[in-house]
Amino acid sequence: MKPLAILLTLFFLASSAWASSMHGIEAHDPWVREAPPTARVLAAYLQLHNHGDKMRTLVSVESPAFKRIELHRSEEKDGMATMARVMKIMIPAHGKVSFEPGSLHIMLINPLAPLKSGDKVDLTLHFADGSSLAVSADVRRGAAHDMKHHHDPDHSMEMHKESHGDMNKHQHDH
Ligand SMILES: [Cu+2]
Repeated sequence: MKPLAILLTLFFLASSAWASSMHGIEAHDPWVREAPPTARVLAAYLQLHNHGDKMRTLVSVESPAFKRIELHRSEEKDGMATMARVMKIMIPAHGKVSFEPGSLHIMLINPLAPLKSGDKVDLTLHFADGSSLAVSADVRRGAAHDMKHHHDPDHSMEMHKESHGDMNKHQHDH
């Protein structure tokens, strides 16, 4: 191969690696709330950012550390805190969804071994398009951290905002 061809190949490989990381789903601050060693259920939280041009749909999560995992949403009904199973969660193109205490969470059911602060939990997120994302979540205490965040609890409901409206009006002259 000529040097130029090699260079072009390298450039292609580098740019496609860049593309796959920049146009995919990114997980921020994955963590699991520490629970008493006897707890049969734990909750995991994280933020999912979709850097791609297509909506992505989270359909399931699995982990070698738990028998079963479900997606849940906490809500208050008539003053009672309840939670409901959610079968899929849409992450809009260039949007994000937050899993956080009091709202969406990943419900980790039946741990195979007790977990404590400082431990790591491997989670694999599966999307409707067949892709998946491996995430390593830190086990830590929740309370103090929860207080620091004042997210809008309904943030994840803003999923279906349209933003393609007037693309033509904003042409650039380069
Ligand atoms: Cu739950």
